[in-house]
Amino acid sequence: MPDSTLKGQQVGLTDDQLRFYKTFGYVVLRGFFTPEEVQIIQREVSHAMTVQYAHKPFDGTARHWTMMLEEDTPFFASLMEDPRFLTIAKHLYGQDVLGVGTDANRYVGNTGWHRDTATVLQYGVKFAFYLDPVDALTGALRVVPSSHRYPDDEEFGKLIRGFAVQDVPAQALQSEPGDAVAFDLRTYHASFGGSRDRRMCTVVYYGNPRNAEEEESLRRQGEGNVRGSFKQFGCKRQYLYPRTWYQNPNRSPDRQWWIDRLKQIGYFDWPGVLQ
Ligand SMILES: O=C(O)CCC(=O)C(=O)O
Repeated sequence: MPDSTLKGQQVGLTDDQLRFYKTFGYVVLRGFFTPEEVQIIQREVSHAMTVQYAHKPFDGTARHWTMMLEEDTPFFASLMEDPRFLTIAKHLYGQDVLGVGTDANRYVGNTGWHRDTATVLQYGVKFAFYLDPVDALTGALRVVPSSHRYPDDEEFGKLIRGFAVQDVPAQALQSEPGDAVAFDLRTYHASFGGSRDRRMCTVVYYGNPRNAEEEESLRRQGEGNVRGSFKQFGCKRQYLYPRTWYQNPNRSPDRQWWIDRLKQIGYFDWPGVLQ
């Protein structure tokens, strides 16, 4: 698989950041995007949301979500291959890490405690970036430090959801537009006090499964991703990956590796994953 190391440019995590992430399951990356890029991000999110929800304009009562891999949002469509993200993802989960998506959200109110994987056998990193300033009481991401190291435990999941979001001992990751926060998909996370229109975007990578059990967990995640995305939120596009992305027109070796491996695992086989 390709090596995305940039020559002569400092990208990736410092050793201290890497150690912090491995120990606590998250890291905050200040000034990740330039102010010009923040403007492009705002424009592309606004465009995509308008197109995807023309039939159901946002009114602050329900979250809107859209995948961002189409050609009409070229900056987002390039983000998984952007060395700033990809180098960190490779640093954290190995050179064979798999790029799986980039999306945009308009959140409404609090988000309850959850992990982003059904099982600890399926892992990876989510980079989240908010388009408005957020802090502990205005919708910043909250994480339970080191919970990416907790085993699968249904009882713990039920217990933590039994508390009000703000009553769980946690770290709130205050952020400004241009910052990004990276967290292990197994880390328990939530948010409290956010506005009725909290714009947040993500770029996600999965670790390449190391054995048959992990492969099966990732394969099943394909179905979970369909269920928890366009089916749930009702955007116009009724699939996750557009043909234009899957055909890899620019012959990106990284993207081709992701597609070939995910295809081999059966991730694309669920109805609605591919256009
Ligand atoms: O920002 C939020 O309210 C929560 C974000 C979240 O849960 C996620 O990205 O998985």
